[in-house]
Amino acid sequence: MSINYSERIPNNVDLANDRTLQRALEHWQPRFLDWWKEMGPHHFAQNDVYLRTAVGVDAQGWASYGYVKMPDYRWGIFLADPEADRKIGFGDAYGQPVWQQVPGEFRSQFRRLIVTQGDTEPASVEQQHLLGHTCPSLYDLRNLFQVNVEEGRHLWAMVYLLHAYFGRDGREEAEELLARHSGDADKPRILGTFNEPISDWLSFFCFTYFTDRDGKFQLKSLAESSFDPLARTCRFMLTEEAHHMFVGETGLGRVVRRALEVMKELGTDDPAAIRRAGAIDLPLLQRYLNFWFSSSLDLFGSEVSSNAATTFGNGIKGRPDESQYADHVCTDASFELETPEGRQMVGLRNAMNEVARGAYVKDCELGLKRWNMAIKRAGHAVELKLPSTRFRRSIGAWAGVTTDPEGKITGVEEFARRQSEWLPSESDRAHVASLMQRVVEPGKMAAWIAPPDRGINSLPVEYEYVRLG
Ligand code: BYC
Repeated sequence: MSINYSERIPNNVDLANDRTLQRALEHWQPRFLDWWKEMGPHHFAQNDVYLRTAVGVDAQGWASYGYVKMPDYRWGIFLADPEADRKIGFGDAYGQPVWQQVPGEFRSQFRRLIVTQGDTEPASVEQQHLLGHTCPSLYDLRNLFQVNVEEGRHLWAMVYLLHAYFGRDGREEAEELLARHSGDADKPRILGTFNEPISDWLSFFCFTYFTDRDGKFQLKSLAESSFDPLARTCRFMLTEEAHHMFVGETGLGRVVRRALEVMKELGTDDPAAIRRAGAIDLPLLQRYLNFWFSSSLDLFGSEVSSNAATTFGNGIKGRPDESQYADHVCTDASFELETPEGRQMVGLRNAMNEVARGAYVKDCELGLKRWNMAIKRAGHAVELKLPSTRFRRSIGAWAGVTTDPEGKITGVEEFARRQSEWLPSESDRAHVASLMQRVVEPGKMAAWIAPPDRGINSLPVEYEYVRLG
């Protein structure tokens, strides 16, 4: 079904024919806009931004590009087209027709997952509230705003499901999604990483590389769901999500490229010299990678989880790319885990969080391979690495166990002593903060980041992506 833009809430769910739902969402809409004005990008409400907007839900040509003031962005409800005769792809009801309504007995489990997913979207916008003021280029400023408006739309996606399928509790949860705030002492966001401040662009690029990639894997798991409206909305969200990871991967790649240029110019890899030249040294980057990767690993939940077993068994949440597996029921299979107490066999259903985390780690490695190739080509022996999945964990079997980045258990004292080798130190953060000077002349880049290979939508890099005038 095509997207109807003539309505107050653009949608492809025939909202006009459900007046009660339409009224409820139109009631929530001004609250969302108030939240956006207060918690969204600070100060850029009046500027024209070259943004893409969804115009269809098919993979080819789904977006149109043009200048939009962010508060006028057409946030709406877009579900991927239904698949005819779709069948449940995993769990106890494998092979039966998918559900168009939420079965009563699974209602609270579905609600919990949809609320958790929904909570991350506005959280990330809040985390990035002030970043626009220190953008390294107009191109990057536009990308930040594109990510922000799409996270806002992803919130709409979950709020639609809450309103359409969960009655009064759903409407209450939708209000709460605007009431919790990232880092708030009394009402924080639900998952840990979404309460971490993102006060510099290096953190933003790490976040879009690592944390948005968690989004990709969680959305892939939910796109397998037997509840078809959830599966369809997540399928379309994944199309938008790809750009966010592109921002992270190319952003970090450009930081590496700039560091290599400066190393070549100066003929040294001495971090102090590179810092004096206004760039980011690779050991500092490694510590930021360690921080954001470990934080994002926690987002998959515990290695052994009865919640994960239940949601898999009930057909609520599958594995990312479920079709790659032969066994979709998984009642007899087991999974080997390494815990601080040694190797342990657990039922596969209980290990579904770990299965998803494993796929995520492989995906994270791809970018590092590319950056390492650039480093090698430039003639340096340094290699960027993902730390062990045991390192700095707060959730799961390794929570609170101090290890080094290789995963070797250390004493608490050794960890405290060597922390500044492994995680961003105060001086790292101060250096990064000192680099955060706003650059807004079209085509110009801050000294710590190389220009992108190309602009947006075939436009040149020096295009005026945000009109600040
Ligand atoms: N921090 O059995 P457990 C994205 C809670 S990112 C705090 O270990 P389970 C995006 C858990 O909720 C994707 N709490 O794991 C990216 C549970 O609490 P309750 C977001 C945590 O239940 C960038 C308890 O601990 N989407 O889209 O299987 C920008 C025991 O949990 C954490 C989703 O996550 C943590 N890190 O949960 C914008 C999908 N980890 O209920 C957007 C929805 C676990 O007992 N969520 N807990 O009070 C889920 O699928 C699951 O809830 C989890 C794993 C993946 C979080």
